[in-house]
Amino acid sequence: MSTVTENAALLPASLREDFPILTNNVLGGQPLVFLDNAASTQRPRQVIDALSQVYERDYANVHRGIHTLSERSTEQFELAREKVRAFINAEHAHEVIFTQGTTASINLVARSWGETNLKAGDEVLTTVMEHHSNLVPWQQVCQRTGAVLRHVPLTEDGRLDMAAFDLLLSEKTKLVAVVSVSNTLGTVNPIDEIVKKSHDAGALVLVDAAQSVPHTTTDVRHWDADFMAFSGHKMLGPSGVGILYGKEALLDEMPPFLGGGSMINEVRLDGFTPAALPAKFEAGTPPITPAIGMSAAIDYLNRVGLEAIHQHEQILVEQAHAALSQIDGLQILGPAPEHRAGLVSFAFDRIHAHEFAQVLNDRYGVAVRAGHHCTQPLHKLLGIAASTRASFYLYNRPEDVDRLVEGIAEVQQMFAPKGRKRRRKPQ
Ligand code: C6P
Repeated sequence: MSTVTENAALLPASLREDFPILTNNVLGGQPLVFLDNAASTQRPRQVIDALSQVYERDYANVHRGIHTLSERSTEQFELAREKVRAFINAEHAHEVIFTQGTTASINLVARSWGETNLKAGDEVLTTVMEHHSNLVPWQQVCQRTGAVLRHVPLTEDGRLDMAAFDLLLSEKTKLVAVVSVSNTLGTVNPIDEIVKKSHDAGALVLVDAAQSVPHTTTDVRHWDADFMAFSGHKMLGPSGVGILYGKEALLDEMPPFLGGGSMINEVRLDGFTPAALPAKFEAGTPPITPAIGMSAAIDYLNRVGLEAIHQHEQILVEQAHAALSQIDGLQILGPAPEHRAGLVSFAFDRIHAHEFAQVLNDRYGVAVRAGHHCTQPLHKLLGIAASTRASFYLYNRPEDVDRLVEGIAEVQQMFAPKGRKRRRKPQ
């Protein structure tokens, strides 16, 4: 059988030395194996140093002072915006809005674009595999406007049912809000096709790219997405910073979401005029240092190469998928490796996800996530309350996958030895 990764190569193991946290931690007597990257990644020394350097030499508020430090941090902050622009191949730097994260970016669009443009009878089309961040804001805006929220279902193997998508998409659809890679199933969605069909139907598209931008090359202009959201902390950068990309013409038309300093041109006692992009959507002091840290993270990712990172993760996920497929009673969520990105979630009918995560941590030093991963509707649909998720990044190694698999075998032996039926823990 041919594999996805026939010509792929692993990244050099020496790259791990850039990540102090990987060598500074021993869990349960074992070196840390960090497989919780879909929740948040670790930072290389280069990002930590960039952060220290700002705080030690260059920090001041941005766009406010004419003193040297303010000039320096403003320059670095705006350079970060340009780095993000190039990283996603946006046309203009002012189409890149700094927010707190993916959640804040999606809420910005829902509140600003949604409340202005949606009305009773309109439809927003999303999918059943969305993270709560791409569901709840649309539920809220639909409640306020009377628009209707619809959901694209899944195929048997955990991909988007594109035949159902075609049926659900209509002239009533004003926006399609879709995740590029599911944080639970690992499914890679056909964004090109979704954007093309949505545009043909007259709908805009927002892509929740939190789980794809860190792992593979992104070309937002090639996708032709109208809005795209992602987070710095999932791509080796600090927490507290995220990006909303929006097409200039759309952002220009949208009213500001938050009011306050920076987002104005002029304020009178009886009103204000908003600033031009991107300041219009960056009220208050922005995430200055996190943005500069994100810029250092982008430099790091570019040096390693996004295509090389993607291939590396494909090798690991294929290895994990093959090994987990051999385990009796273990249900892998989501599709075959050729349709998934570098993560794998699983459920076992006789053992709760928390038991896996606890033993993996305490006895194997393996950090995984257990729970619903902020995709409760998806878990409900799959008929499980929780799953365990291993998610990979550029510093993970095949040995990490071996350790995960060894740990899972021990958990099974402890909690559900063959031949002994165990009552399911109440959820
Ligand atoms: N998923 C996970 O463990 P924030 O928290 O705003 O940076 O990102 C939210 C978010 C939005 N969309 C997707 C697809 C995501 O995966 C996430 C974050 C983490 O899966 C934390 S719940």
